[in-house]
Amino acid sequence: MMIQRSVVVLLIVVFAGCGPDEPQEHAIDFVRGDLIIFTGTAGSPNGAWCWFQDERAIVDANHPDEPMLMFTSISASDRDSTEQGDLDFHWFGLNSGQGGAVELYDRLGQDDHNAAALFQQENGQVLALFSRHGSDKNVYVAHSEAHNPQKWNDLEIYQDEANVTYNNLLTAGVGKDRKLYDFSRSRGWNPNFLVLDSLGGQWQYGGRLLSSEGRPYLKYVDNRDGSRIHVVATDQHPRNFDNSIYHGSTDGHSLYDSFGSVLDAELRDQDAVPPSALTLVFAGNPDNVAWMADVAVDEQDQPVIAFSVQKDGRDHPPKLAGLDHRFHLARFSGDGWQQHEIAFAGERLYPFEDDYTGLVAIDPENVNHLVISTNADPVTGEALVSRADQKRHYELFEGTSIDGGKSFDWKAITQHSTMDNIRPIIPSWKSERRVVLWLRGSYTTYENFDTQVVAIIQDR
Ligand SMILES: [Ca+2]
Ligand SMILES: [Ca+2]
Ligand SMILES: [Ca+2]
Repeated sequence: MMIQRSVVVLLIVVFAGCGPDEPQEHAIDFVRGDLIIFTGTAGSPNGAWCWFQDERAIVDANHPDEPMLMFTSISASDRDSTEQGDLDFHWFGLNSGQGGAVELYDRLGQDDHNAAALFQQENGQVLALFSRHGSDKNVYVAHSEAHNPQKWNDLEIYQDEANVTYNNLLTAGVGKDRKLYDFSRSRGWNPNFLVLDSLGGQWQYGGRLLSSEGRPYLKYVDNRDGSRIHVVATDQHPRNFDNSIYHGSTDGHSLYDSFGSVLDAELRDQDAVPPSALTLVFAGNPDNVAWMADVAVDEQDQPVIAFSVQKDGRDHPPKLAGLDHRFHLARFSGDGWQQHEIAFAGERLYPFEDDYTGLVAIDPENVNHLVISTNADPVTGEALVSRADQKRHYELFEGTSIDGGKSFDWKAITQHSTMDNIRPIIPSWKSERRVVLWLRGSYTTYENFDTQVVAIIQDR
């Protein structure tokens, strides 16, 4: 099904009408920086991603020509059936501005949950693993040629016992024991994992991470040497449960709490602990329903979690709540967890998904720097009404903390927009520059959206 045809296009750079020295924050559709638009082409008319598959965007810093940004997105179209739900892989040279896209899967399904997780192996090949939104048992595995995102091998398919969604690629283990893992939701609607035994080997079922009667949500991040995977979990879907946030870690064999105590010594069997056995980071209740947005590790390899908290859900059935979210940041010191409310997050993206916020990106190279998407003023909570169209839009703000994440100073990245700006990502890239990617346009549901994938490149 893979289409090898690739199109190299010169990416459109829209100058926002102001230099970095003279930001004009009152201008219509203000963007702090030069806006790069990756989509909007005939073969990739738009794009979106969900936030439970990572890494969604990576940088090949060892590319022989220049650092190469890569990500996937799902396209949507009301009219052109051939563009409904393609999985598009994009690349972009971070020095030249030259980029392009290939279709990794034609019409995989118009659902932003179908975006891929990416991992670059030491030999330069990029692995892309993806699944549909729990509608079948297939995990699709694609790999590129070394440092060549234009050339992809034929798809392989790993077939699970249960329907699969949300792939996450991470490493754990030391020395010869270090392996690549794919954590997904599969058996029992619970987090399970596959393991790739060696480079070029086959994916095999690895075990069950957690066990819950509901469907817990998880995000993962590996520590800097790739030996241990941090696991951040909720109890269930926030529509069904007043979620808390929990943390633990795994070396691929056992599950530990935040302090290193063993919770499940053997992950290969089907006996697993519930999310609530992990270390409590934030206690949910009917007035504080949590959902994680992003996770990272700080310079000491300690976990950092950004999450949203819904304040207005008590006694409200779905569609009637989610008008007041807050963003929180939690950090682990070694002695325990500290968490603080850091910004007003505004409203849900749309009714029924009352806990969909604009989300948060933690800079993986500096956890004191965040990008948030909100349709409320981050400090006052006042509705952000655009001067452009007198409507409320989600705008991006970047924040810097000088008190270890207790509070942030916010500065607009977008302002007075004529569209929404949501779901930022800051890919890992050890550089003097920072890439901020996001979705810009109209996001109606996870199956219907007309958002462009855009970015700015900043000096750190
Ligand atoms: Ca296409
Ligand atoms: Ca297509
Ligand atoms: Ca077990």
